[in-house]
Amino acid sequence: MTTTLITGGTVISATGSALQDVLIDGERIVALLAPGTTPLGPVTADVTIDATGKYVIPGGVDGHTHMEMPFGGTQASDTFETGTRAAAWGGTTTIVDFVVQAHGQRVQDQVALWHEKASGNSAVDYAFHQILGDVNDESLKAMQELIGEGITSFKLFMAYPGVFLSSDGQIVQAMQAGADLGALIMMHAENGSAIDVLVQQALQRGETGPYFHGTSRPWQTEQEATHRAVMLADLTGAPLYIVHVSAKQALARIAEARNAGQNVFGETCPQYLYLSLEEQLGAVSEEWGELEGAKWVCSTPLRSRAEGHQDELWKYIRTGDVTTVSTDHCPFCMKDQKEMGIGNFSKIPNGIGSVEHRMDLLFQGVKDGRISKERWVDVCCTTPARMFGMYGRKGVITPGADADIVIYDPDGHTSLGIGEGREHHMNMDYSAWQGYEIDGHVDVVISRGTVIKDETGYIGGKSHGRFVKRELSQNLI
Ligand code: DUC
Ligand code: ZN
Ligand code: ZN
Ligand code: ZN
Repeated sequence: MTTTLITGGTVISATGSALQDVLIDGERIVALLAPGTTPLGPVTADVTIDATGKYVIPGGVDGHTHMEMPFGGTQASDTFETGTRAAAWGGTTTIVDFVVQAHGQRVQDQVALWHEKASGNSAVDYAFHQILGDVNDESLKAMQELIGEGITSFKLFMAYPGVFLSSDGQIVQAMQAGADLGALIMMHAENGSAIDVLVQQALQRGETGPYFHGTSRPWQTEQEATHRAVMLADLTGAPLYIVHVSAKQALARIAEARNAGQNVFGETCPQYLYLSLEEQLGAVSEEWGELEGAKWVCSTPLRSRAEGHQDELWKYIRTGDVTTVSTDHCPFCMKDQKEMGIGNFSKIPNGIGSVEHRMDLLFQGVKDGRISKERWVDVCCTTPARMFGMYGRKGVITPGADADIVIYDPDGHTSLGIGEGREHHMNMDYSAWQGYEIDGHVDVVISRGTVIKDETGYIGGKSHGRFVKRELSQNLI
């Protein structure tokens, strides 16, 4: 087996940083060493990678992606092949994608379909959550089976009536099962019935442009659903993870529940930390006219900067009430996809693609003095691995863990966007991050001991990634 020694870098964990060398044997990390030394004499390795002046961090764990997801009358534009390769470019070495069960579909059929899509087509390791679009005897029984198959978390929707929405009664049943099994319940917390009325009213008023997607999903619909989910979790004892939180009021409710001792966790995404409803309002381009704003149509929606949501979300990353930052990577092209919403924002497929940029965008938060570099590693790598039952294998640089490592240059530079000398590797004809400049750079990406990306570009195989069978979430509370 090939041995690799990473020398001279600063190894960053969720709890601290130190100058250490990292020894890899085959697919695993075998030792962390004081620089240049070992108790057993000088270490020789087949391959040495000089990381002097660089950060050595665990490979990113993106806990929320939707590759090839059928949605809104179309399908997310990244396949497992293109999306996981883009993830690798950006320093993410594990994704957790959502198996989709819409109303009327069989859970186990969908799991088989997702394995078929991902197997042999993934550049990095992948795991699955299960979306429950139906809560009934069959899906409740499937929950137990899936835990044995390494799918240990279940997402419910309070939005999208007719496709995914679960009634409060169904939510209680799924949460009871989650509590019994020790499985994490994930929640899309928006009041879908209220939103549907607001959407129809907006369209009747002639408010048809992309910006009105956001105004017809106001923060009250997110806070109300978050509150309801928190109360139902309290009632049933289920551990609850609220996905893609964008409203500061929803996070305040999550923080309140956590302070009261409840097992409730908040996730946010880079788009909610950086982008705003105001920018969407002003968005017009030569190419797309007023459809330009469709580039940022996602649910939950972008929030108002004037109301201060973005700054509050950064604060909650510091307090720990935002436990993880994932992308909710759900890319659609403008051509033929976002275009479906010309003249009617409700027909714009919801989603933004960022799987390639999460590590960089959050590192910019370090550079801007918003979070420490240790917190960066925590919310992007370590806690997602722990929350999703992969701790010890993923998200940490420790002996015995998979050798998923990123060498990050804190003095490097990355220009986001496409065209004019910029490129990304996601299958999208636009970038939600056009023009963003990052004061850092992903230099080398190692996945299970193999360098899959270096300064020459992506050098991994098409099918390097393997399915990760997950355990139940660790250390809830
Ligand atoms: N939100 C999105 O933006 N896209 C996919 C599904 C979702 O909940
Ligand atoms: Zn969602
Ligand atoms: Zn999602
Ligand atoms: Zn570089």
